[in-house]
Amino acid sequence: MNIRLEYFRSVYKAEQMPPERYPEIVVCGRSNVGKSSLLNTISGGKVIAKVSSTPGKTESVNYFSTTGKFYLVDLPGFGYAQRDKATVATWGRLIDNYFRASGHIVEALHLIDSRHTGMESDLRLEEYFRGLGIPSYIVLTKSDKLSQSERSAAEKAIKINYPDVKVFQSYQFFSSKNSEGKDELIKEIMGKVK
Ligand SMILES: Nc1nc2c(ncn2[C@@H]2O[C@H](COP(=O)(O)OP(=O)(O)OP(=O)(O)O)[C@@H](O)[C@H]2O)c(=O)[nH]1
Ligand SMILES: [Mg+2]
Repeated sequence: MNIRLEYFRSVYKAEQMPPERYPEIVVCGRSNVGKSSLLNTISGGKVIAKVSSTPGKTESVNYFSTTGKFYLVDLPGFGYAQRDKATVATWGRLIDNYFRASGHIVEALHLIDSRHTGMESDLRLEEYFRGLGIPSYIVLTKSDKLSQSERSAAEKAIKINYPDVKVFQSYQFFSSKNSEGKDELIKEIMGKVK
């Protein structure tokens, strides 16, 4: 199963947000975590989102549209080099405005590198979402890089670092390399935009 995605629009100012009232699923996470790769994977390997070689450069909110009348939104990564200090504060006014003003976000896919599950900036992002009442779904990326014992360690660490995960969230291992978790993620997305 794939989700047919087409690049729709990049937004640099809040006024440029599309007026169409469709539900939005946002893809966010630290720089280099695999956001663009995930979008390419769920759209069936068609390169629709640019996989970056220079992380931390994009400052736009990128909308991808689907035939199913919802948007998938790719955000620039945070936590790269000196921008690590206050996550959302340094992530930029546009992103903060986007989260506050959209009114159509049905879920944030929060991508966390499965090898680095305790990053401070990720913990803060979850706090930010709780504050805004935005539901999040943690996706543990690059799972193809984990050994069996690292996988168990990642699961344990997520439960410790995100104790609310059972109540408020569910999480999923994902790999753009071998497509682990792809079907489950598409099912999750389709269930949210119905
Ligand atoms: N092994 C492996 N590598 C991956 C996976 N997903 C992404 N990568 C690699 O990680 C690097 C970053 O991937 P991107 O998809 O550009 O990450 P991003 O989160 O969009 O990065 P920014 O837009 O800069 O924040 C690339 O070299 C990808 O090939 C994965 O599931 N497995
Ligand atoms: Mg990207």
